[in-house]
Amino acid sequence: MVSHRRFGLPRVHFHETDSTNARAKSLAANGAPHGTLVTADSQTAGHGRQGRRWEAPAGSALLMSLLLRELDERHALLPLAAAVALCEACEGAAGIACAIKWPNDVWIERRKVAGILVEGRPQEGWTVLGIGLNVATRSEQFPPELRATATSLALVVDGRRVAARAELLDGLLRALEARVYDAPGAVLGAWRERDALIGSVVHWDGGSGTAAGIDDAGALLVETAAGQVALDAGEVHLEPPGDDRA
Ligand code: BT5
Repeated sequence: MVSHRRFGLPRVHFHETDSTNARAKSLAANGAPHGTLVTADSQTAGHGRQGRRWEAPAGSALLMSLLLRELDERHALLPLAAAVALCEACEGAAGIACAIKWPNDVWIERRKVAGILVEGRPQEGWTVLGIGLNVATRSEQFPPELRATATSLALVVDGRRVAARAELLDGLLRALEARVYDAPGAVLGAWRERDALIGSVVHWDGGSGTAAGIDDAGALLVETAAGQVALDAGEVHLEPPGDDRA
């Protein structure tokens, strides 16, 4: 029997497509089942939030979108649960500690190794979880403007073998199956253990302050001169981090 929680079937793989999220959304609108997975070797229009681009040289990254139905209240913490699962999969495969930059960028050695894009229509009962993970990317393959802020698993393993994309994908799907349905307290606890920003000075278009963890809804708590504020991931974009760790 195929469990409701089993992710990755059916699977559609593209050598090249515009965006795996776009493909998964279209499959969702046409009735594809819960757990459907779209993967690609390369994307011509891979994107992040607010129209930002996601850059991944062909064959160097894990590019995937997973269709989830009937998440209900799990929807709110999905970006955080996905970040935790990504960390666990990378830590298991590469033996390297990962951190999470609020709300859901995965960092290794304070550089971004993976990004998460959740899109969908919760009111229609579906959500697409998009993940881009830099696996074998070499420094010179990143666009110049990303070389100081991006990394890949191959760049951090120090000569050790990096798991193949298929192996990483399998570990990631299993980690997601566990974390997407995990108790909120467990997801929040695992997220907080990997909080990359806590104690750092953060800047956003409405101000700046010192990051002080997340609340139980996943909002970033920041101590400012005027008191504590809670920033909502859907509304606030942090400016790129500097070296101003408090
Ligand atoms: C994200 O957006 O980090 C979510 C990225 C999700 C990409 C996946 S790939 C599969 C699926 N299909 C899609 O079309 N998308 C998803 P955001 O937080 O908005 O960050 C975007 C920013 O990350 C860019 O503006 C760059 O600064 C940076 N960036 C772009 N490509 C990168 C890379 N390969 N590694 C590290 N940083 C990158």
